[in-house]
Amino acid sequence: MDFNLTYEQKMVKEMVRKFAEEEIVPVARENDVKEHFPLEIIKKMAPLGFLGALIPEKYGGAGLDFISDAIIFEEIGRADSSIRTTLSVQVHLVGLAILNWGSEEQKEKYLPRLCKGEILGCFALTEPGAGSDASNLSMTAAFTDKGWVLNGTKTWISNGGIADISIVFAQTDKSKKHEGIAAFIVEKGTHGFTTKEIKGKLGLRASNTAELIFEDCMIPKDALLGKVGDGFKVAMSALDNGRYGVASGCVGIIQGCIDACVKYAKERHQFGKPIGSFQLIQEKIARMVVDCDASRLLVYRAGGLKNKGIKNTFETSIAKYFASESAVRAATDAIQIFGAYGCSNEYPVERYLRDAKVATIYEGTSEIQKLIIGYHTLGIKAFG
Ligand code: COS
Repeated sequence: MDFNLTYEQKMVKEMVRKFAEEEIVPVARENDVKEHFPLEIIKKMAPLGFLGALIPEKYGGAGLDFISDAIIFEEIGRADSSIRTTLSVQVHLVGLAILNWGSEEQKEKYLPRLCKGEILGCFALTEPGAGSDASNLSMTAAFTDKGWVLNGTKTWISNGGIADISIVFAQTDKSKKHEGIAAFIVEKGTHGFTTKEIKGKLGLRASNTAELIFEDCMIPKDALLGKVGDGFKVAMSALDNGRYGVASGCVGIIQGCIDACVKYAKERHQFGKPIGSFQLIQEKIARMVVDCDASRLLVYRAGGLKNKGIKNTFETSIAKYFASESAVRAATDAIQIFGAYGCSNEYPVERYLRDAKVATIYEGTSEIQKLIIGYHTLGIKAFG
C-alpha cells in the first residue's frame, strides 16, 4: 500500500488546481447567483483531457487511472460542485457506461466526441415515482418493426436540458421487474423527446437539471445499450462510478472549507487575537482535517479497487456516504467560523454547504448508501 501520489498524479493535481483557480473560481459566485450553466468552461476542459479522463486513448480519452480521476474531481469540486457534477455525468455515468456496455460501433460513434466536448451526455434513470426504488420504472420501451418506442418522464436529470445524448432506462416487460429494464442512447432532437429545465435549486445552481419527456418517441433498434434486461446492471454499475465522482468532489469541498477557514481564522481578530488561536475554532478545523483525510483515503481505497477491476460497490458507498456527510459538517462548521460573513456569498462557504447537501441526496441518498453497506455487512437486504 503506497499513500504517496506518483509524479504524474502530482502533475495532474497541479494542472487541475491551476485551471480551477484561473477559470472556475473567479466566476463561481456569479454563475451560482444567476443559475448560469457555464458551457464555455466545460469546453475549455476538453483539450486538457478532463472530459475523457478515464476513457482509453484509443477512443480519444486521456487513459488515466482512477486515483488521477479522483484528483481531478477533488480539485474541480473544491472550485465549483456544479461544474464537477456536469463533468461527473459526462465521464462517470455516460462515458464509462458506453465504454463498459456499448457495442464497438457505439463506442466509436460517441466516446471520441464526448471526450472532445463536441457532445454532452446525461443519465436518465430517476422518475417522478422512482428515485431510491430505481428498478420500479414507469417509463416503457416497446419493440416494433421500426425500432423502440419510448413513453414516460424522467426527472432531476443533471445535464438533461443541454445533453446531446441521453442514456435512458425503460421497462420492456413489467412482469420481469428489474430483469425487464433496458438502457438506450437517445439523441437530442429525436421526435417525441422534449426537455424542461428545473430552476430554483438549493445547490448546484450553475449545473443544468431537467425533466425529460418521451411521448411515442421512436428510436432505432441499435440505440439499445447492452442487451434487453441488462438495463438495471448498466445503471447500478454506472452509479458505482458516479458515486465515486461525487465522493471525490466532496473531498474537494472539505479541502476548500479547510483552506478558507485557515486563512480567515488567521486574519480575523477578536478579543485582541486571531480567532485561530481559540481552542473552539481549532477544534472545528481539526475535525475538518480528519474528515478530509479519512474521506480522501476512502476514495483512494475504492479507486485502488477500480484500478484492479475488482468489484467495489461496498467501498464506493462507504466513500460516498462518509465524504458527502463530512462535507455538510465541514461546510456547516466553516460558516460558523466565518460568523455573519459565512452567511454571505462574499465567501464560498455558504455555497459549499448548499452543494454538499445535494451530494447527500443525488446518486443515492445517504440512507440508500447505508442500506447498501448494511446489506454487504449483514447479507440481509432491507429493500425490495
Ligand atoms: N453493479 C452491477 N450489478 C448490480 C449492482 C452493481 N453495483 N448492484 C446490483 N446489481 C445487480 C444485482 O446483481 C442483481 O442482479 P441479478 O438479478 O442478476 O441477481 C440486480 O442488479 C438487482 O439487484 P438488487 O436486488 O440488489 O436491486 P434492488 O432493486 O434491490 O435495488 C438499490 C438496490 C436500492 C441499492 C438500488 O435500487 C439503488 O441503488 N437505488 C438508488 C438509486 C439511485 O442512486 N438513484 C439516484 C439517481 S440516479 S443519478
